[in-house]
Amino acid sequence: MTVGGRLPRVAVLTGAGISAGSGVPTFRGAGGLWRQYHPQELATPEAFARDPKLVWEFYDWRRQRIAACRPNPAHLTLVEMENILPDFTLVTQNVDGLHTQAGSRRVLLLHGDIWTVRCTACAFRETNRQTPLEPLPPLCPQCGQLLRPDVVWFGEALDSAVFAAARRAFRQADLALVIGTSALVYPAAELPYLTKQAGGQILEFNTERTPLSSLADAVFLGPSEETLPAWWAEYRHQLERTMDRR
Ligand code: BJW
Ligand code: ZN
Repeated sequence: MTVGGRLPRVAVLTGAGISAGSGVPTFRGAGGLWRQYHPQELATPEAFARDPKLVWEFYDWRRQRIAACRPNPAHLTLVEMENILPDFTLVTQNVDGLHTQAGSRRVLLLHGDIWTVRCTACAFRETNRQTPLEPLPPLCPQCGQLLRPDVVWFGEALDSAVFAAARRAFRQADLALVIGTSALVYPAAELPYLTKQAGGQILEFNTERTPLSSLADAVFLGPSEETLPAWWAEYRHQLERTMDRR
């Protein structure tokens, strides 16, 4: 349970499924559609260039949905893990801010933050929690050009320092937890493979099997707001027992 007498190094990758129990819509699968569009078709720089108002309507709608959502027991379990494990890294693909709202202190945001806006022309960037946004599309207070959500769209690069820190954590982890992600979107989806290659274990928490499931050491099928707290209660108990014996 412990690794050479120390607590395990744990790296966590979360996706939209961890927030599904809070009422945040996922991207793929049932209930993941917005109007007649696929969210993944709106999450591109090309869509924004073509129709910024449509893309902003999508983000404005999501901001309103997310503003009404609260962290669920899976988010809270990760806060407790961060407080107990000395080497713990939380990496999320989510832009909803629910990990921070739950109380997680260090969160590596791979795909940005829906509550930050930035200018398409100058260096302006700010936190903006206004719902609904007015006007739509919003304009830069410094230069008058279009603002955009500070998120990573398809074809855009992830922040290289953030991704390097995520890679390091997964390479060094004894245990990788992969929670509520379809494991289809790269480069995020490659992270658990780094743990496996380095001799660590993967535990997956999802309502369905994914392309990662066959590589995982265990798959906990079911809503992560139930399966993650249950797994952690048991795992924490075992850790306490092995530490007590020393
Ligand atoms: C539950 C549950 C419950 C439900 N409990 N579970 C290699 C191969 C092929 C393609 C590529 C490749 N490398 C790169 C690419 C291209 C592309 C890509 O990956 N495409 C694939 C789709 C094929 N990647 C990119 O373009 C990335 N950029 C890049 O590679 O840049 C290169 C570059 C370098 C240098 C210069 C320039 C460029 C960027 C990817 C950005 C993704 N952005 C989005 C939008 C973010 C903003 C926003 O939120 O609007 O990120 S798309 C969307 O997908 C969002 C998510 O973070 C991401 C992942 O989705 P996630 O979280 O997995 O959600 P779902 O809905 O897919 O799955 C939910 C899961 O939960 C399901 O499995 C359910 O079963 C489960 N579930 N209820 C537990 N209660
Ligand atoms: Zn500007």
